[in-house]
Amino acid sequence: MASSGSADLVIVANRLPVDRVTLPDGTQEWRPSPGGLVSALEPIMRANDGTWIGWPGGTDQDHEPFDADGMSLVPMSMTAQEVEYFYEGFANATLWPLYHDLVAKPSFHREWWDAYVSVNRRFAERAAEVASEGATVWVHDYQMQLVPQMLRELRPDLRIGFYLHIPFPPAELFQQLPWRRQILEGLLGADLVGFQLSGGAQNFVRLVRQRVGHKTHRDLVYLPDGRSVRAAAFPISIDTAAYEDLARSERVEKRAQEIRDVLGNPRRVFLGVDRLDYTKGIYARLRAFSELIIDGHFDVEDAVFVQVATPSREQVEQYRILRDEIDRLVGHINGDLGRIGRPAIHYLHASYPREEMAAFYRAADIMVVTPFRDGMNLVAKEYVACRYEGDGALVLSEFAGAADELRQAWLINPYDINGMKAALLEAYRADDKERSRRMKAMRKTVTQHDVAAWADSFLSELSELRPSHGKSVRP
Ligand code: ADQ
Repeated sequence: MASSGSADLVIVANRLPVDRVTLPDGTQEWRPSPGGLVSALEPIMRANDGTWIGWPGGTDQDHEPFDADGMSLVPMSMTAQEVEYFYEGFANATLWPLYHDLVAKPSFHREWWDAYVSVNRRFAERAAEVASEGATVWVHDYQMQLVPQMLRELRPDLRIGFYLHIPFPPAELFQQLPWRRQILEGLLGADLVGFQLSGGAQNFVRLVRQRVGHKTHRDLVYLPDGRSVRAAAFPISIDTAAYEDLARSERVEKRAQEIRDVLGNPRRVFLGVDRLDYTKGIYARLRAFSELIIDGHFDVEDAVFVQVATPSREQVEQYRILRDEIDRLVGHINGDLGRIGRPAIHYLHASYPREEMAAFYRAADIMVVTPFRDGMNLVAKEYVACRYEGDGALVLSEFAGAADELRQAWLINPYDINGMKAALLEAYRADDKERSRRMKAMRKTVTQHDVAAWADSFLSELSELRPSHGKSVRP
């Protein structure tokens, strides 16, 4: 067993919650990258002397660990070849499409796999160094699926949890992966494996039974060494109160009005907010909207579509192709349907601070979320959190995890363009009473299940699974 460090709670994730940014004068500094996960985990990290292990982006070598906001951060370096093989390759061109219903074709390359194994090993070794005797280690997401087993071999005293943020595919698709057994065994190093939905947990247990041959009963897997592993659903959420407070602030309210003014105060503003990713169904939704104009249901004076797309994974070929396709489609639609000062679609390829996002949510009458497959989709929940007056409409894909909870949205099948058009039109025409009935019900769900409740339920479940082992994490 490796000698232990001093952290009672260790987070292992591909990315650190800070980015390394280069300033105009050439110097570099760390800047917080505010994400849902950080805000969920920050209070627990502080209360437990927590340490976060992750990659800060880039290919700089050897940053020293440092403290930020009461957390201790351990930056892991990556070589240019690892970024290409591990991150852009195996994580984002093999696992990402495979786990999202093959929306794009996954590529299988043996050298990418080798890089995945060696990066996972380095992260596991680092976690083994920093974790105290009996500590809790919480490993996150598809980039790190081998870490639980590697870590358990180094440190059998640890309590290990794993959470997958994206869908876990059905056996029929997962089977394709040449390294399917290694991934399953990697995950089985954890005591608790968490998924967004119970379907993912069931897929996992079934695959373990079929492919690894372990005994299973309901959500439990029994290993030959006497250990058991539980697989269960923990649907992730957002910091609902923080979004609502932001939405209520005068600055955001003012900014939302400004946005509507600049758009020419149309009757209805439609909004899409996504990472520019082929799983998100951006192309189909813009087409559906434009066809409603062509069919004469409304005019560019009545309705406009604002599509905000964060640049994402720009080195991966399929993302470049997507970007070109969306550029072309928007040009085409605006060229055909727009008028002077009145484009049908306002397309923003940029990332914005949270406050600006809240202003977009406040300015939008109809939020359009149409992924072909999505683990959860936090954008849908953020929109609901910002509609504190109980107005606004959500059009949501059945294939987003969020659809399990937000049943009162206008649910659509993103492959069915006519169905999507019908739902967009219904949301456009719905009266205040109908919209408010649906929104109020959804707000109740998002208020009751926020991200703090998500983290608490995962960690308390994990501590109950191994009561005799290790120290408890303080909520
Ligand atoms: P993502 O695929 O990134 O997350 P999502 O859950 O929608 O998808 O989260 C995106 C986040 O980025 C949201 O918080 C959103 O506000 C923010 N964002 C999007 N566009 C932005 C922009 N232009 N500027 C600033 N911020 C922007 C993965 C899984 C999801 C799962 C989450 C969390 O794919 O299914 O819900 O992890 O587990």
